[in-house]
Amino acid sequence: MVRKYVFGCPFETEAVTEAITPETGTPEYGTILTEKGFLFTLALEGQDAVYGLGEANRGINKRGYVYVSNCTDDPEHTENKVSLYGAHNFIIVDRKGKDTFGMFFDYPSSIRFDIGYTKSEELTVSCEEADLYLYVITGENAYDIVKQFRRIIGRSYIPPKYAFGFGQSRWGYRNAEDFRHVAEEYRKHNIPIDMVYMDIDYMQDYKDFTVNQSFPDFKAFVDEMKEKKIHLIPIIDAGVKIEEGYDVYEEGVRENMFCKREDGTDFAAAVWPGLTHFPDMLNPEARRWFGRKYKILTDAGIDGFWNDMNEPAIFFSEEGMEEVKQFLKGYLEEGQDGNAEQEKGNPFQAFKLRGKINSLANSPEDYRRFYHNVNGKKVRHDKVHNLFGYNMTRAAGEAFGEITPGKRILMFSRSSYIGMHRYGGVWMGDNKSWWSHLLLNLKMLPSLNMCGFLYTGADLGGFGADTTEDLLLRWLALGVFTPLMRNHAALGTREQECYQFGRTNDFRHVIGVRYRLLPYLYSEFMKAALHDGMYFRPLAFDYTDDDMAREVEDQLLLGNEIMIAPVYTQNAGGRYVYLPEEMMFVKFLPDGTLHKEVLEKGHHYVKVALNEVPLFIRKGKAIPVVDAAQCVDEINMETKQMLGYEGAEYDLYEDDGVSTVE
Ligand code: MIG
Repeated sequence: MVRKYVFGCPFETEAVTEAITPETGTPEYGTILTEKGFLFTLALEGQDAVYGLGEANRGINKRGYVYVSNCTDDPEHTENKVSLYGAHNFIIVDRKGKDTFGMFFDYPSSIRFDIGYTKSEELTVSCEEADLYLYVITGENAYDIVKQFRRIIGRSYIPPKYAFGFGQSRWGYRNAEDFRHVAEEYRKHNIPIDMVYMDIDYMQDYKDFTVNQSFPDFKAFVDEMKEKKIHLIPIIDAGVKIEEGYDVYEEGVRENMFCKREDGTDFAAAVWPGLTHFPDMLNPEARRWFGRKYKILTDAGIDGFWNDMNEPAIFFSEEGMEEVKQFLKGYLEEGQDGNAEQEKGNPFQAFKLRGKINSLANSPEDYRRFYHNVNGKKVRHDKVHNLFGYNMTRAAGEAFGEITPGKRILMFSRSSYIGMHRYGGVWMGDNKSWWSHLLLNLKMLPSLNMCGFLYTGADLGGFGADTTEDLLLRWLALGVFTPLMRNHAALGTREQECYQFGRTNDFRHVIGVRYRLLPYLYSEFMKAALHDGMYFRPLAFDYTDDDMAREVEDQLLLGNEIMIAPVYTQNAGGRYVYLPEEMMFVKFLPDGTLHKEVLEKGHHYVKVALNEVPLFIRKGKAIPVVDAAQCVDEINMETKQMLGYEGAEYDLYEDDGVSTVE
């Protein structure tokens, strides 16, 4: 049962697609105050768990910390961080012995979820203005609530089938030679691959929808890669470079497609291209205009994109830079900032200076400096901040219907809000080559699924910092199961393509397992998408009466048949697992054979070598496996065999993998 409540005068985010008649009363759970902003309060008991919040830090059970939905470009995902790139305001309160219910706070600006942080036995949700829709969902259990929520927000995005292959990316590939080289190395080493990603350097001076001079005939280059069965996936950044003669810029200015300052001039922010204007993604006309630009690349044969910097990230604004200059001037000119002699050697001055300079990027002041035109109404950006990335991706998603009708296009975004899940997936942004981030990757997966984001994954091997061979292998053994399986790394870090290390055979094997499982993974993804289900679930969602299962945060159920439990510690030869029921432990061994062993319900230590991929098949079930292939297109269904319990049947989902699904 879904109940909708209206507070004040909400902004229409269009996150929810189903028309629901609002209630007249107040929700039966917790208390709500609207005198000073909005404040929801609920008492929590010792055993209550809180799930949800999508792409957020920490655990699957969100209890014990505070989270702020405020889309932020922050590449340091340390435990203390409260905001990442997404804003997914859906939670489920799973209470022992009382009703379990879900809540979606449809509010487009910063909103704070204090889940037993300030007071361990209290949940509060608060935001500055009491203008929002609140949806309260009751049901049999947490999974039932998720399904109902997913029904009202509309069907999740479905990518083309090739996007379930493996992809290689790195910030720093620049010209045709670089991309060719990556493709050739993978093919030469027989490591399967379907996609090579193009990061910002493929563009001419970081101008969206351009390519640099190394591609004299871009279409021919796209075709050349297609012959090798490799899809090139270019990045698109949110900001449009200010440059005379650049058509996208000139058109945008002429036709009023950019976000404006209070005085009506186009707002300028420095990002990679230098000063840019932001297309007004909240203005339907501008959205249509920007979306149509993707045609420049789809016409060249491109069939996938990733949208970046769409929080939107701002390195600095002209106004912000001016303020810092003034500050520095005052600092340099004697007597301006207190007594210059006394200030000498004052350590606090150094912090103040550093703080001032750091505050240039992504500053709240800048987000108050520009406006959107929403159907003729001027809306200050900070009031709707969390909708920008959503609407950038929506711009593309809506346009694809026109420019590539009937065809699925790969699309995923960095920033997002619930609603965007209908137009694209998300990647988890700038993680680090840390073992702790392998585990964080695992924990985010089911939470994202709860909020509708099914096509997702993290930068395998880690984006920032230098990876190690063992970390990459272990991370790939998790990535084998994530819909988006992409190795990506930052400029300046150690090269981490799978052919850069000694154990090439092991990389070939681990990625090969992805292709062996692909018919199963694709089927389970499609079933989840078509039935508002979750591809990844916490154990607690299925084993609702099992107290131990409620505590497990490093194993996940995948689809209907399997459980995954990756190894996420360095130098470990295996790991502990908890089986909520009897299961078949399977390992894909590097010689192509399988290790199979039925394990009874309970705790086990399982050995998993660095070059083995483990999974568990649930009691009485079986999954299809095929032979490995060099790309999705070459998977041979005639090699299909069943793996698991004798006599179990499996319902395989098959389609052409390209056409849009009705
Ligand atoms: O400021 O395009 O998250 O994946 O490689 C960094 C360069 C901009 C951030 C993305 C990352 C990408 C990088 N981008």
